[in-house]
Amino acid sequence: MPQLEAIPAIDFQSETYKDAYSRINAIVIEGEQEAYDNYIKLGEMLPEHQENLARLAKMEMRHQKGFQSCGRNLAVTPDMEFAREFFSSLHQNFKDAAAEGKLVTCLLIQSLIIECFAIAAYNIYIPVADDFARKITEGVVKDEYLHLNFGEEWLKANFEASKAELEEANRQNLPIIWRMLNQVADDAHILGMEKEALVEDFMIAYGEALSNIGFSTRDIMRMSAYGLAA
Ligand code: Y39
Ligand code: FE
Ligand code: FE
Ligand code: FE
Repeated sequence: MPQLEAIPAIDFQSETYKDAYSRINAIVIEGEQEAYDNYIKLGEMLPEHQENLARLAKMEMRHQKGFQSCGRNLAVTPDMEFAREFFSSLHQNFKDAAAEGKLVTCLLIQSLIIECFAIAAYNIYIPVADDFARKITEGVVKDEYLHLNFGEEWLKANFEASKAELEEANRQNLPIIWRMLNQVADDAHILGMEKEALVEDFMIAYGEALSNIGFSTRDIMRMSAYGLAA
């Protein structure tokens, strides 16, 4: 009677779980901090949207506080040094692009790639989270769709002028996401999140975003293939 096989319950207090959580929790805390900084920077680059972008930044700050409380609730100390290292390539690429005034690249990195990464991770985490973290994460993921939507709307309205830069930014940054995902796959597995599910959710969200912006199916296939083997 294989259908009666018990799904092993996750022991949120085991040392193995807490060790993996110390890195994944740090990643989301650091990610929310960088997302805050990125939306403040985007507000400087897009003065006509500054107020809205400041609102998005504020949400990221709230998300960070929520995830800090998830770590405290499990008595886990987040490994922030690991997390800063984890984000360093993407962080550097955003900073370089901002310094060169490459708004489209900045939007692709934060509002498309990072938001889709967050949406995939949070949706996959919700069913396997402890009760406290589940409630927090359910609230957070709703906001991440708003953040993704901001990037989609702006890029859609400026599609022809942005297309070439988007393709180049995709080529440079998508492989980094696959490397990041591989780096956390073992820890994610311990939390009950499978890499295949994360990849699938990311690709669905990212492909839909590219489609909403105006890319053809053929473009999306080509762009999605970058770095898959990284
Ligand atoms: O916009 C946002 O809030 C994004 C910063 C947050 C990114 C979170 C990245 C989550 C990756 C976790 C990987 C777990 C497998
Ligand atoms: Fe967030
Ligand atoms: Fe966000
Ligand atoms: Fe397993």
